[in-house]
Amino acid sequence: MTIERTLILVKPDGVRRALIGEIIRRIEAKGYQIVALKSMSADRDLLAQHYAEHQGKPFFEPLVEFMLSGPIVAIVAEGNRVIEGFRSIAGTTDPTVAAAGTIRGDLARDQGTTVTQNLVHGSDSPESATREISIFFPEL
Ligand code: D4T
Repeated sequence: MTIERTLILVKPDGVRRALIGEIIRRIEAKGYQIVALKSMSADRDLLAQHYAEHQGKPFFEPLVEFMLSGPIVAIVAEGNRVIEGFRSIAGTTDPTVAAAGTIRGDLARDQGTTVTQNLVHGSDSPESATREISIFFPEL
């Protein structure tokens, strides 16, 4: 058994489009447990930590601006292989080609913006999950 935790974010586009419930429904329907959840407004400092690997890339500034454009929902989900499993139900980064049946494939598309608006974030490795959970939920 590999019980893991992952950090999931409903990004500002997901909140604006009233998709919080639909996204949580899919996480729960897959069988994962929600162990922490909060609605919040990110700040620049928090996002610089979270997206440290993207600093210096052309989409970094637009990405930060987008993530500051409205409230987000931060979620910790738990289950066997949840890191891989959530990325599978989220779909690939580019929503135009994300598979049907995934969150991004079913619910998102290219909006013609510099930054990809793809509704959700999910940690991509156990190391990222630990790091990201401590950024968004220092109390855990
Ligand atoms: P996140 O991190 O949000 O779960 O998304 P991914 O894991 O699928 O994608 P990522 O970390 O490579 O990118 C983070 C964030 O930046 C946006 N982005 C990414 C973008 O606007 N243009 C790009 O070329 C890339 C690679 C989308 C997600």
